[in-house]
Amino acid sequence: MRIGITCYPTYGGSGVVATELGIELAAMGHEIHFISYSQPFRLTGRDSGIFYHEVPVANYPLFEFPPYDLALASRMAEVAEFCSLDLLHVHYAIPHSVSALLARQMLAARGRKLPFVTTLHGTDITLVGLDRGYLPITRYAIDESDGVTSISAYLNEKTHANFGVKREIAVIPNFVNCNLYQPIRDAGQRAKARSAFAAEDEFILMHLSNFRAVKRVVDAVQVFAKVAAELPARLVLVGDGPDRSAAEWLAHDLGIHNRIQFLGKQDHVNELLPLADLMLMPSEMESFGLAALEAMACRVPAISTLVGGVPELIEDGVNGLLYNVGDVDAMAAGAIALLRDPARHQAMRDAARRTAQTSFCSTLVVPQYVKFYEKVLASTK
Ligand code: GMT
Repeated sequence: MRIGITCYPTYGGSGVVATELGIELAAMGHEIHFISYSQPFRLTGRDSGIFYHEVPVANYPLFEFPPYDLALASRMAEVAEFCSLDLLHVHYAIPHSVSALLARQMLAARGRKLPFVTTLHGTDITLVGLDRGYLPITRYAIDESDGVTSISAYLNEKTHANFGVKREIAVIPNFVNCNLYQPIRDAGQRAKARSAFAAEDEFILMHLSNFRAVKRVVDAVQVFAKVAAELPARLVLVGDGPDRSAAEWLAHDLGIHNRIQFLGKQDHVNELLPLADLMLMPSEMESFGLAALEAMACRVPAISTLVGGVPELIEDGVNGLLYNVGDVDAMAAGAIALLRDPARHQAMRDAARRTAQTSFCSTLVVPQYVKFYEKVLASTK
């Protein structure tokens, strides 16, 4: 198949899923065309079967807000025509599904078909999409999509409840490449890599996000402060965003800044995650929690919040630990108890990796997208 993929190309889970999906599909022999305002950040090098089409957004003094969605629709239609795309797959409904709808209409007027699939990721439904300025048009584009998927059963249910959408939405969960994201088996090699962040007897706690308010990075620092008061430990924070400064201030105020490393945005998180003993994901909301899945594939269980679609990934006490949002005392107590019990910690580590392997490996999930595309194509023939 020749598939066009549109996503937010900068740091964020929906862009990661879209990019990894394109890479996996290309490896299966499909031809993938990314269409976005900049190259998706996980798309490095020149992979065979993958093409990137930039969307230039012309500015003009009249435009206080350059109309990206229109430029995107035009580019989608062009790429579809010039590269004979079979379908478009847009990630995050706002505004991508609306642009895809326009592109489909533009091509229909020229006697060509361009079905499109919309994948809902989270705040496009639970937050941004609820704004009255976006809700009616987002609902319309969801209804008009040739196929719709959501990344968790939770998000599926929210879409029906919040948007009054009646149509069928297929749940296709987030996935991880279990060969790329895996534990470092060689103990010597792992110890050497860990020594860049911690002494031999210190635990490494890690947090990975785009540091937006919803991720509650400050809670991660607070949890770590309580853990570090009881155990030798270091915190490694991967990513960057609006709340980084608040987290840095707190680390200084608590006098633990010399135990914390802020790494900023990193391209190869698969090399960092296996070095951790625990992942901290104290988010206000996660429709799935891709960062936790990536850690789990590396045999690192997560201390997370019991929100959204997280329980579809993490079974409390089995492959991770779940707490109420903001309950940093309980999260810290849970982390301390787990790290003090090596047998339980090892069992949880194994269970985390097993969950990733048995339910969320790209080899299991990507074929579900292929089947879905085939179904959409058959129904729009
Ligand atoms: O919805 C968002 O906040 C944006 C999106 C992103 O681009 O970071 O995150 C969502 O999509 C991820 C990938 O499918 C999920 O793993 C995240 O749980 C989800 N975030 C939220 O629901 C807050």
